[in-house]
Amino acid sequence: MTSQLPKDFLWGGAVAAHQVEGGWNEGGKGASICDVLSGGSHGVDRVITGEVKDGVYYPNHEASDFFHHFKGDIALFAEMGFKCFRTSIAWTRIFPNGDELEPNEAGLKFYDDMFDELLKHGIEPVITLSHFEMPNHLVKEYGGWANRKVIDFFVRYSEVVMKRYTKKVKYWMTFNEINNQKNHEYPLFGYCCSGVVFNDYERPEEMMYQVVHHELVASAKVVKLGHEINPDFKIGCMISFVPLYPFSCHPDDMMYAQESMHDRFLFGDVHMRGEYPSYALKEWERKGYNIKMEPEDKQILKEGTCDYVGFSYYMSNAVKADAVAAGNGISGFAGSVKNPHVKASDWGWQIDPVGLRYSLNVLYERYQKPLFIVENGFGAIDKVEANGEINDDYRIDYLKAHVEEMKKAVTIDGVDLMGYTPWGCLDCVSFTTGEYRKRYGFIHVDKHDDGTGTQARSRKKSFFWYQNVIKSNGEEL
Ligand code: BGP
Repeated sequence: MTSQLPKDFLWGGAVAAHQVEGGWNEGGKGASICDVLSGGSHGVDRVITGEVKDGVYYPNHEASDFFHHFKGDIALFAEMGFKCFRTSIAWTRIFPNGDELEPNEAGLKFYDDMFDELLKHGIEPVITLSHFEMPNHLVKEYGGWANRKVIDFFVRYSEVVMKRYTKKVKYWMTFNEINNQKNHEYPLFGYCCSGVVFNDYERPEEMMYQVVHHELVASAKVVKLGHEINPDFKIGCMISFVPLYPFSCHPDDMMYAQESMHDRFLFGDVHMRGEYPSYALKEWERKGYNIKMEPEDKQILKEGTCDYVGFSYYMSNAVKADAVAAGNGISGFAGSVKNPHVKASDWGWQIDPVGLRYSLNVLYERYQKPLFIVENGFGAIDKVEANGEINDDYRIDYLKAHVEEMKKAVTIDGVDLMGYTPWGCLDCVSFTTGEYRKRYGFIHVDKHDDGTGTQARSRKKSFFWYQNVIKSNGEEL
């Protein structure tokens, strides 16, 4: 199939500061909430320790040591032909506690150097302002995003970095996977997005909506401010997109799947349309929720709609109306059941490339704004051969199939797609498990779950595959 991807298509890769940088207390950096999350390898859950405790292993403290290796790593991205690189700014490098009046110059300088290095190689930075790592101080002293004051701290931080990097960064996103807070089965998401453990409250879901409201207001303020700072900025939202298919064509399954998708759409709807959708307002009314809002919030949301939809896509799920009573299913989505038509990764994530084309269509039809696939990828255990090679054909197969479907969405369905940045282009700490053995990278990092490893980098087979994909603008898969 001939590729007709746009010539300026943003091929690249994605990571987040806390999963790659390390240097957790260097350059004046404060502790973020990821710095107080223990490792959770091999089926053991990560634990929120609240503060750094002796004798506990914190995988994010050293991570892939990108803090010291970024020049070499960026040279490898350039060798692959990256047009862009998605990472986040660690809020705690800029405001170590989050509530200071003046930023930390050493932290600002670190990102100046990193962006200069990217631009030197012709790589556009794509920056997430909040990727699961607010300052721990704001959690301990203010209660995280449950407290409306945090909006101002976030806006101050965003203003500082948007002004400082106005000439270096054009593409921004506000909150990573903001909608995953809806998934109560994974308290980790709620905690890392907001610093709040919803289940500690009498009405966890109501608290989640309250927290998210503060984040949505903060996001809208930052979008508006960003456009004032530089009208050329493109500022997106970032949602986790897992299409939920009806398990059967039974009308009840059909209806249930549609209702379940509200959880996926809700926050994107506010980001893109500037108001809460009717199904959310009705839900709050039905459940007796009282989400506190200020009179000006409506207008703030309206004035701060995003320019594009950034989203992650890893898998689809199937849901069944009569499976809801059995509790949350295979992936934390109520009523989810195994889809017999697709395979799954070692971590049970169902592999469905067609679901990516489906998602692109659904999102484009809904918002009619450019889309950006800012995460997609295959977490797997890689084997380093005796000669040093890593033959990750399974990763190539996964990515190839997804890129094929992505191309169909653009060339056949006419979706306006800005770019594609596979997740974990450089091996990094897995967010959900805290493991190193769950790897996504084109670049291998010699680092292991017991904390050992030399941090040496090496090119996997997928590195060369992706290099050619970019070179041919997606023609040669
Ligand atoms: C998304 C997050 C990323 C990332 C990815 C893969 O939810 O935005 O931070 O880690 O998922 O997940 P994991 O690392 O748990 O395999």
